[in-house]
Amino acid sequence: MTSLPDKVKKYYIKTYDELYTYIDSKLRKATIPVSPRLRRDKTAQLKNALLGKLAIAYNIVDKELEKIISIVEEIEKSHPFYVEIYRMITGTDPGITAKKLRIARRNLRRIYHEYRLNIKNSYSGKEAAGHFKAGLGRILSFYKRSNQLIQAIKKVVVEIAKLPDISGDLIVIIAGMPQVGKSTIIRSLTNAEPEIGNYPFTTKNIIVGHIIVEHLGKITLIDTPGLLDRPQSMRNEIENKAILAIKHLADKAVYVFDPSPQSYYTLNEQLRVYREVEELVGSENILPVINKIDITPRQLLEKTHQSITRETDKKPLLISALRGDGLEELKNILIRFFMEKNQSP
Ligand SMILES: Nc1nc2c(ncn2[C@@H]2O[C@H](COP(=O)(O)OP(=O)(O)O)[C@@H](O)[C@H]2O)c(=O)[nH]1
Ligand SMILES: [Mg+2]
Repeated sequence: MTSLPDKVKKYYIKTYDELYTYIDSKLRKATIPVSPRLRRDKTAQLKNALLGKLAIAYNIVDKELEKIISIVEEIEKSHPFYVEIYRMITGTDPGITAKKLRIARRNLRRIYHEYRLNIKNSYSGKEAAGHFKAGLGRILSFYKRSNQLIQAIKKVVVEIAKLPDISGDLIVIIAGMPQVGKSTIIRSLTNAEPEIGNYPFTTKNIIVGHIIVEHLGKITLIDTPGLLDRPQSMRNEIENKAILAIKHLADKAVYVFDPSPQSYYTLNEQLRVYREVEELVGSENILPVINKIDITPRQLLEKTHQSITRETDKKPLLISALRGDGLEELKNILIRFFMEKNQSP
């Protein structure tokens, strides 16, 4: 199955100006064959040419609308994460947009047939030309009127196309302050080099790795650099939007603590961000992990373990992403989450 980012990459949505220019050039180049039957009748010839040109313009606008509708429908049935991005950018639901555009498309067809008839029934070439001009104007105005919405959809497509493949049966966010070892964990747990893209609305990187659960599906691990790695008070509005979108994405979160003496952050700072992530995904969905046990003195480790257990009401898992300790267990826990999710109706 192709992922949504891959699917939408194939689409290019035209702006109104681009569509206008495109139709204009097609109409200039168009040569409508004259049937031998009409050779003597100049008015019939002109009408025939005008009908042919109106059909060209109609078909271009109709195809463009059809393409946009299929993108919106694709987003509508995709993961709620994409739907959320859609809502944030367009201010409306993909379902509502698709319906609106389908109505517009039907009206477009009606208008087209109306003007076709007008041209056919014209008494003179001049009258026919008048109807053609009016009809062309009406057809173009369909796109023009929806231009704002269409441009917003275009923006959605651009944002989604920048994302790596975040589809998966279980989506796990790896959160924690900078330098605690998030990227190292993803690299150690997943075989391939992680995919990199941009978070929606931001230029921050999104790093994604997959754990394949044989015959059953895959677990997707998502790194959150620059987002879920500092207190909310330090984030701007756009970053908050990105996090809101991530909220729709995450089934579970692994929160990484660095207890080592080299850590850039105190335990209290790390706990503060832990609570924010916990609030985001729900306390039943967050797993505290203590990393870098290979360079943390035993006493400090024990003390940290106790504090985290007390503060989070959970038993943190001890790992060393660098040396490999505890990684097998972490993987098994993730697979268990995966199984639970697949079993629940
Ligand atoms: N000693 C030790 N170093 C680690 C471990 N995990 C990560 N590091 C190191 O910590 C630094 C930050 O790791 P990184 O994965 O980039 O952290 P991120 O900012 O949370 O993604 C790097 O130099 C890693 O090599 C570990 O388990 N033990
Ligand atoms: Mg990193």
